[in-house]
Amino acid sequence: MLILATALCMAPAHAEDGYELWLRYHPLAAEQATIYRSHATQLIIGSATPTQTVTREELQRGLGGMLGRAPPLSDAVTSDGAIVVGTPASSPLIARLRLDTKSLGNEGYLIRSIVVNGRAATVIVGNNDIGVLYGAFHFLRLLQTNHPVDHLDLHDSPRVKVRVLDHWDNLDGSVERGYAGASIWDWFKLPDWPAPRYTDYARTNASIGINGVVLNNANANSQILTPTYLEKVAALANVFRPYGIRVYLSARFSAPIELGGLKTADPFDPQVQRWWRTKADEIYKLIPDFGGFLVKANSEGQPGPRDYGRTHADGANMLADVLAPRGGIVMWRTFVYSQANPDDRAKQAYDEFKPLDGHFRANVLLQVKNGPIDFQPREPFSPLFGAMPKTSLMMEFQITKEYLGFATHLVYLGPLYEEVLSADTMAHGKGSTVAKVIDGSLDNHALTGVAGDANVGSDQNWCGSDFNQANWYVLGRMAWNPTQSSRLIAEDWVRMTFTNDQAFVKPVVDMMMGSREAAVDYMTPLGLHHQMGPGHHYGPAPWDASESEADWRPVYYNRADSDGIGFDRSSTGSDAVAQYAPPIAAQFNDVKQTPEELLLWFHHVPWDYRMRSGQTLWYELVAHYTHGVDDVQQMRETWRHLNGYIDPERYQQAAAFLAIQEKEAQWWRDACIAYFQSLSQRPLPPGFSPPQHSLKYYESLSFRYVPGFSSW
Ligand code: BDP
Repeated sequence: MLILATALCMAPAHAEDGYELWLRYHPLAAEQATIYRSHATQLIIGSATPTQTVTREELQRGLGGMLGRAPPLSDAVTSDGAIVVGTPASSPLIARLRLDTKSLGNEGYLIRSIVVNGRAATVIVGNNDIGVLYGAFHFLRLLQTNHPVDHLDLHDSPRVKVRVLDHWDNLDGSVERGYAGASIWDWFKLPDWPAPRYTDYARTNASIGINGVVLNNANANSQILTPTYLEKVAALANVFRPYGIRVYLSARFSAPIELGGLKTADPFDPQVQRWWRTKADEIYKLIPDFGGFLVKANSEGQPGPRDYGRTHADGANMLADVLAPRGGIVMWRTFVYSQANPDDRAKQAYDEFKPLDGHFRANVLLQVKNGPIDFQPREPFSPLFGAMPKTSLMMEFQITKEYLGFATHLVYLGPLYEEVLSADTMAHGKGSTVAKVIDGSLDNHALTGVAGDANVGSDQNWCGSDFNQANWYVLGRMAWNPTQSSRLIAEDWVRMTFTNDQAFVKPVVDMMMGSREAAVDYMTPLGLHHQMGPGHHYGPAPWDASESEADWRPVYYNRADSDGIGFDRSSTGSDAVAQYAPPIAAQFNDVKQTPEELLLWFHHVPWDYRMRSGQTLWYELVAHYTHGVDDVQQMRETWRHLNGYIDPERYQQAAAFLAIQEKEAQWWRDACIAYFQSLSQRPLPPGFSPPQHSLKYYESLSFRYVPGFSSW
C-alpha cells in the first residue's frame, strides 16, 4: 500500500497523451536532479549552423525539463560542472583539448568527463555537427535513465550507413498497413505550412540515429515526382536537414510514361534515361542533399524493368547512374514474386536476384525483407543474406505490425529483429551472422543500410499505442548497431517513456521481451505462417482460399489435410532449403534437425509425429496456441499490478488494449484449433478447453472496414 501511495505521488500531474514519446524530459526526482545539476552548471555550445542550433535547443529543453532549469550559456569554463559541446572545428576550446576523434567517423561522438581549465567538465564531441547532436541525445538519455555522469568515457558511432524509415504513406493521406491514423504528411498544406509536428518527428528520429526518410509508399504514385509535389518534399527536407535526415522518394518505374508522355519506361531507352536525368536535376536543384530512390518493381502489380525484358540490375543501374554524380543511392527492393511463377513463393526473390550478384552499381542497395515471405511473426532469415557477397544488401524490417496484431496487440519487435540479425548464415563458415552482412563487415561493403517500414501516423501518440513506440525506438537503435541487445534497448525505452522505478521497469521489460513469442504462439506456432484474414490480415483465417492468387491464401501455406500439416520445403518438396548455405540447408532439410519453432515452415508433418517433448505434433500445436493465450493473460495480470506507477491515461489505454489482445488471442487459438481439428480428426488433448464457438462461426466472420487496407 505504501509503495503504491509513493508511486502515485510521483506520477506527473498533467495528462499524458504519448505525444512526447521517449523524449519526455519531465522533472527528475529531487535528489537525482540535485546530483545532475552539479554536472550541468554551464553550457558551452556554438550556434553557427542549424545543426548546432538544434543541438543547443535540445540540450536546453532536455536539461531544463529534467533539472528544473537549463544551465546558462557561456563562452568559457569558469566553474565545475560545465558541459562543453561541439567539434574541433566549431569550438576552439575543444580544438585545444586535442582529443583523439579519428575513430568516430562522420556521425560518431564521444562523451567524456575531463578537466578543462582546472575545472571538472563533461565534453560532448564529434567530428561533425551531426555526431555532436547524436552525442547530445545520448547524454540526455543518460540522465533520463538515471545513469551516473561523473566518470563518463564513452564513444559510439553507427555501424550502418543508411538508417531509414520507409513510410507507406499515400498522397491521399491514407497509409498502407498503417494503424496510427492518417499520414503525418499534410500534403495539401505543404509547402506553406511546415507543421511543428515535422520538427518533433525529426528530433525523435535523430534521437535514435535515423538519418533518412522515404516519404511515400513503395507502391508509388508518380505524382510525387511532379514539380508541385517536389516543392512540398523540399519543404520537408528543409525541416529535416538540421537533424541529419535526408529525404528519399519511392519512384514509380513507369513515371517516364505517366509524367513524361513517353511510350516506354525501358531502362535501355535513351529517352527514358534522359527523362530520369532531367528529373534528377530538377530534384537536386530543390533538394541538394536528396538521398535517392526506393523502388518496388515487378512485384504485386508494380511496373518494372522486367516489363521490357530487362533485369532488375538493368533497372536499378539506370537509376543509380542518374543519381551517382550527386551522391544519391537506389534502394531496390527484392520483395519480388509473381503469381505467374508456380514455384514456392518463398524461393522467388532468391531465384530472381542471386544470379545478379555483382551486377549492381556501387550506389545500389538491395533492400531485403528479413524473411523469405513477408514479415510473419516468425520466419527463417532470408536466404539472400550471405548469398550475394558482391552486392550491398540492406535489411528491411517492418515496424508497423501488419501481421502482428496491428496497433492494439502489445508485441515488442526487438526480439524478432535480434533473432534475425544474430542468425548465422554460415556463408563464410561459423559466425557469418546476418548482422555482419548488414553492417558490411562480412564482405567488405561500405554502403550499408537498415530500413524500417514505419508505424507512424497522425494519432496523438504517433504509433497507435504507447507500446508501439518501442518498436520505432528499437528499430533506430538496432539500425545504428545491429548487434545490440533488444532487452537493454527495451529497458532504456521503458525508463525514458514511463519511469525509472525498478518495480515497474523489470516486469514491463520482461513482459515486452516475452510478447513476441506469445504472438507467435497464439497466431502461427511451430513455423506456421500467413494464416491471417484475406487482404486486410486481421484475425485468423487458416481455412481461407478466397484470395484471387494462390500464394495469398492461408491454405497455400498451411497445407493441412487429414495426414498432417506444414509446407514441405525440403528436397522432397519445393527444395527452398537448398537456397541456404550447405550446413544450414542440411539442417533445415532434416525434419529431426530443424528447430521446432520452424518445423512447419520447412516440413509437412503427420499429426502424430513425435516432437522433442515426446508429445505428438497435434498435442504441441494445441499446447502452443493455448500457451499464447495464457501468456497474454499473464501480461494483463502483470499490468494490473502496475497500476499507479505511471499516469492513468497511458496506463488505462494499455490495459484496455491488453484486454483486446486477450480477446483476439483467444479468437486466434480457438479458430485455428477448430479448423485444424476438422482435418486432424483428433480429440483435444486432455486438459485443453474446446474452442468457444464452432468452426462455422469463425468462418462466418468477415470484416469489411479494417485499418491499413486500402482496397476496400
Ligand atoms: C506486404 C503488404 C503490402 C505491401 C507489400 C510490400 O501486405 O501492403 O505493399 O508487403 O512490402 O507486406 O511491398
